[in-house]
Amino acid sequence: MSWSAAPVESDWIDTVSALTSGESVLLVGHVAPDADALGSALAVGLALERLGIPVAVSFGNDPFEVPRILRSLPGQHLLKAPDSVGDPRVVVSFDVSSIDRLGVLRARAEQASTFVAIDHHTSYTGFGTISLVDVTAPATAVLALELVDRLDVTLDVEIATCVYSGIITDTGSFKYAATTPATHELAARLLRTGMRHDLISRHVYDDEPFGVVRLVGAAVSRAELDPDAVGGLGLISTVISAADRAEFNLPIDAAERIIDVVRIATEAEVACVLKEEDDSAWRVSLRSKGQVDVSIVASGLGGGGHRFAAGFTRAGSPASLLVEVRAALADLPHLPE
Ligand SMILES: [Mn+2]
Repeated sequence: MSWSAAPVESDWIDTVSALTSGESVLLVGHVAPDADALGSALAVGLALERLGIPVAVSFGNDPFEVPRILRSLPGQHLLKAPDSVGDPRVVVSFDVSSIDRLGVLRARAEQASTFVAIDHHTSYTGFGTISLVDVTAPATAVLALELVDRLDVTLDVEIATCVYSGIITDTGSFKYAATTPATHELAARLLRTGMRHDLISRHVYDDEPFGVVRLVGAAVSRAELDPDAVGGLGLISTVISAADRAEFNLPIDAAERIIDVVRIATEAEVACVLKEEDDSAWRVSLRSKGQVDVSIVASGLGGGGHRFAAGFTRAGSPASLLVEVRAALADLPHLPE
């Protein structure tokens, strides 16, 4: 099942009135937030702060630790650990496609009087009292900026930095198919605030400890190509274990960029990276170049995501998980170019 309804005007109006009603507000990104989830929440958080509205920003990980590359986002002072967010009456989730992605904050969101889901995943499952979900948006940050505008807050460098970080993360710096003329126009508007896009790119992409270079090298050196997979379109896959990361003393987030290196192989339409978490579950990431919808595979295996970037987390051995992934990929219809 995939979400296709567009946001309706009355839901935007109801969201703005809930946020400005004087109730306490909690803004939440998904667990293990990326720049789209946290950048969106911080952008709206800063906007509400400008309006004098009490607001906290959080995500449902326990222990609560902001991923390293997101520590340079403006608005860090708004961040609160899940156990200190109180009992907010208004909760807004950003980039959260299924309710379990709220982690330990799920119960708090469900007991709020207004629970708004702002998202762009086709795998969005339909939770919340209000859904502002646009599956054509290249990033949740685009919807976050619309909310900032509707709150009548002037776009400034700090808010622009948060929004831009989300957009470049989810569009692969404007490379992916969901990027439109409107996306570039929006980026131009953000750049006009004077925000430093060069520094943001450096923080998001080019600011890793040396161990990450070695980790990527290890994963790349054992990549395997199966040209017959995906109905003959080809699959490249590799595995990174918790022991590999331990050698360089790196958290699982450090393995995120491996897939961007292995996916360059011309011979493979789909790239798959299996990353072992600290508790020995496997986080499996899938990328398609555009001829197959890998979110179908991810959803079928208990995860979700976008058509060309999706994933799931499962227990098992990497070999058996790869067998399941191959079987699911073999059944995918090929999309028109
Ligand atoms: Mn996103």
